Amino acid sequence: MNTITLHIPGISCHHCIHTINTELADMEGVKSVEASLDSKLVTVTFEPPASEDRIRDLLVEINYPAEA
Ligand SMILES: [Cu+2]
Repeated sequence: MNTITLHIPGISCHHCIHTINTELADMEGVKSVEASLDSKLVTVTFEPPASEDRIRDLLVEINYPAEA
């Protein structure tokens, strides 16, 4: 099991949090998602077939790209 924390500058309201939670939770292999409106940080716990690259790609697709 892996855990990553990503900074997503585009988070601005609870709708953003909801969208990110829902989309990431739908990815196969993602076990938990914790997104914070205050810090704009998203912590994702996952196992294969999910990966950091796939998670980052999904965030780009839904217009919430994570900082490098
Ligand atoms: Cu928002």
